[in-house]
Order: sequence, then structure tokens, then C-alpha cells
Amino acid sequence: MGTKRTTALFTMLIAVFIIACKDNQGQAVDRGAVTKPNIIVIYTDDLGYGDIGANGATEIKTPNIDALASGGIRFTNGYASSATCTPSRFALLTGVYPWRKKDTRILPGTAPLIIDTTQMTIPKMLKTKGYHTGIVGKWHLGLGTGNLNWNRTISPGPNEIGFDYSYIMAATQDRVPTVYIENGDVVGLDLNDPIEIDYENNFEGQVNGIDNPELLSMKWHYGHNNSIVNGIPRIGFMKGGESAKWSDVDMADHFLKVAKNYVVQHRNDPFFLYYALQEPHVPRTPHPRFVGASGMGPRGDVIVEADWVIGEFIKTLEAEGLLENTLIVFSSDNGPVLDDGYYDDAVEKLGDHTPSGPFRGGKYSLFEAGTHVPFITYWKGKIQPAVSDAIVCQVDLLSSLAKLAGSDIRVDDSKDLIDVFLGKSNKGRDDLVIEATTRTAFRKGDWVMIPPYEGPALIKSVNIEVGNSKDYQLYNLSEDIGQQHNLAESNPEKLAEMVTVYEAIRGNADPSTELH
Ligand code: NG6
Ligand code: CA
Repeated sequence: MGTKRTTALFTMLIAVFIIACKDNQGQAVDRGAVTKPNIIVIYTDDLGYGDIGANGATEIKTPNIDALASGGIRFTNGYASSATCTPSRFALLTGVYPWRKKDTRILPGTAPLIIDTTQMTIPKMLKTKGYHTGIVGKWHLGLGTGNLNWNRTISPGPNEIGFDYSYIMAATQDRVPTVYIENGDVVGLDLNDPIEIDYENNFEGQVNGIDNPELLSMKWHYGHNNSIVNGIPRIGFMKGGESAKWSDVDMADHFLKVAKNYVVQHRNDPFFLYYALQEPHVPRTPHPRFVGASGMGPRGDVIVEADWVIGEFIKTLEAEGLLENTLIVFSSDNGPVLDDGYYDDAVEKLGDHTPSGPFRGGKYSLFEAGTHVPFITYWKGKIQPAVSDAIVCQVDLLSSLAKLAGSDIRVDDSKDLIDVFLGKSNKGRDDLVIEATTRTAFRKGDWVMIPPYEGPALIKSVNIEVGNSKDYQLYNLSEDIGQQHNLAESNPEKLAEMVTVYEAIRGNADPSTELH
């Protein structure tokens, strides 16, 4: 072998060695022209805009979320697509407005999968670019195709719409089945004690929240009076599966452990992790070490718990040397609610705390607090700390992350706002259709237009104004962030302009009918 060739070979070996070392340290893995950072979406359940210190909360402490905000971009106009869980998660993962798909609404635990397995999703898109993809936490997008047998491998589910790894709860913490499911299999299931689920009728001889109040450690206020698990009455009936039932007070720690393991295991891949925390959705069940942490009862305590969890999770990223190569997106699936069906002192112990921040309404509402949620992007060393007033929505993540990962995939409703998410631009969406329990409204610039809807203006049980009115409503958020002054009559030109653009996007079909 000539000296020249030996030198060339040696140089090549050194180059390979350097690249390998970089990989091992979790540094940016440059595959071709595009650098592929890890991407993590940390998603809370029912956390309001005003529930975090970074957005002005003073009565509750969220230091770890605040650190993401002060070290990253805190969006003051960040939105979930919807004011409830299932539609927001649908939009986040598919980049499609949820009102385009019929029955995209709060699902029972027995609902079939509502994301078609041929549908583009964030994890599918990222897989085409070499990412490993995982979900840990709340799913609530349906499983199977109907008449699900929980005692066999459950399919289709997250693994069939793009996740290589899944560790989920099927629906919500207040809905059966109260078990974890890993890659389609119920964790810890004893097949001699099979799981049966029914959302209509109880199984013979099984206790329930109405007839067995003596078994309850948490009292239901409305709904939530079916099967009792861990002293908590739930929505839906469940029989069997004793060994597989989760421990509510350990859920936060449990998901944290799984999420940390996922990160450690995939530290050398580019990976996408969708980490969907269950807090502060009902039933609010802080671990004993967080009981009393907020002075606001269980709702405040689980927010403190969620913040702690996020801090621990970030520590793991740091310890693995991944923070400089990981984009973290933090947000919530919908706005806040206090009494969502259990007596848990959320109203009584609220004090001066304002979960909805400056906004009107809350969960279920077309007013701002329904969808206008905490929204933070963080990437150590890459994103310069800033506050952005650009309008961004979770539905935009698919196209934006595609751009980041070097994929050509784009979805119409999902705007490529990666420059906004990374702080290189302040030009967000021009407009956005928001959704609440199948009704829709429209934001364009500073203006919000809510079309007339029948139904109560206030849902008494949750004590939330949901935005229904027989008249059009028009608000200018730049001078009326609390949506107190309806300008529809005094500014008919603006109203007409808003309605025209809205109807062009939304169609003027009955909101409960499928558009395509
Ligand atoms: C409602 C439940 C509420 C909550 C919500 C879903 C009743 C009376 N209320 O139907 O407690 O579970 O569904 O919340 O049952 S979400 O955040 O998953 O959309
Ligand atoms: Ca929710």
C-alpha cells in the first residue's frame, strides 16, 4: 500500500472517529445537509395560560416551566386548536384542523382510533427522516376499530400511526380502562382476570359510584359515578384487570420513569418524544409528597407536581448531554377548568389565582381561555430567549418540524412556522380557526369573530362561559384582551370581512357535519 493511500485511509478513519465521538456525546448529528435535533413535545392536560409563573401566576410556583420560558421563547399568542383534548391532540399530531373530521370530540375509552392509519402524522413524517419516535402518557385518540378486546394486543393505535414506541393511558385519568398500555399490550395483565369495558351498563355484582358511596375516597359532583378504582369513581364500567390497574398517585412518577428511560435508550438516535402529562386533568391525585404543596388543594398540587416532573425530565436530558441538541415544545391541550366533575376544592381553595390569565372563558369555551394556552419553545444554545406575540398553533407543528428535519412533507392547515418557533422571525399565522365542542370561531390579526350558536352562554356545572350567543360577536384583542366589548354592531365592515374569510376557510356547513 502506497504512503498516500495509507495517509488518506488514516485521515478517513480519524474523520469517522470524530463523527462517532460527536454522536456519543449527543451532539448535533449531521446527516447530509440538515442537522436533525431531537424533538420533544411536553404536553399538559387542561393547564391554563395563567397557571404558570412565566405567564404571570404569582400564587402558584412553576420554576421549571418558567426556566424553559425564560431560556426560550414564550409565546403570548400560542394556541391549541381546540378547547378540549381529543381534537387538540388530533390537530397536533396530524396538522389537520380537527373540525374537518367528523366525530373529533371528547372520546369514551372504547372509541375506535380516529386517526386514519394512512394519515400523515408528525411521528410518521419524522420516521422518514430517520427519527425514532415515542409517545409516553395520555393518548385519547381512540384505539382499535370497534369492539376492542383489551386482552389481546390492541391495534390499531399509536404504533400504527407512526410511533415506534408507545406507553399510554387509553383515554383520560377519569375514564376506564384504568391501565397502562405498552406497544398495544396492557401492562401487568393477568389473562385469568380479563378486562371487560362497557360505557353503557355495569357488570353484574360490580360496585359503582352511586350505590357505593362508602367506598369513595374522592366524591363525584356530576358524571364520574360509574366504576370505582382506587376509591375514585370513573366514567365507564370496568371489570377484571385487577393486577393491571394503575396507581393514580404514582402516575406522574410512573410516566416520568418511562419518559426518562426512553430518552436514555435513544440518546444516540435522533428521536421524537411526545410526552403527554395527565396533569392537571381530573381526578387530581398528587403523590403524597406534593399534597399541600400549593395551598390550593389538589389542582394546585398537581400543577406543582407536573412542574417538578418537567424539571426532573430536563435534568435527564442535561445529564445525557442532549439539551444542546433538542428542541423542546411545551404547551397544553386546552384551557383550564376548576370543577370538572369531582369535589376537590379547586374552586374553594383558588384564592387569588387566575388559571385563565387575562382571558375570558376556560376549557370547552370559544372565548380565548379555551384555546389560548401556555406555549414555549426551548433549545439550549440555539434559541435566543425572547417573548413572541406571533400567532402560533399546535396544528403548525407538523409542517414546521418537517422543515426542521429536512422533510418536504407539508399539510395545508399546518403552517411552516419553524423560523418563528426558533426565534428567527416574528411572522406567525395571519389567521386561525379555533374549535370548542364542534363549534368554531375565527381569529385574524388582533380580531376574534365568534359566529352565533345556540345553547347556553354558561355551562353551569363547570361555571364556564362557552361563547354561545344568538348574535355575532367581534372582539379586538389589542384593546380588549378579556373580550368584554362586542364590536359586531359598531364595526359591521370588520365583521363582514371576518365572516367572509372565515367562511372561505371553514365553509358555512353545520359545524357538526363532516366537511370532507
Ligand atoms: C367530560 C368530563 C370531564 C372531562 C372531559 C374530557 C363529565 C361530566 N365531564 O365529559 O370530566 O373528562 O370530558 O376532558 O363526565 S379532556 O380534557 O380530555 O377533553
Ligand atoms: Ca384536556
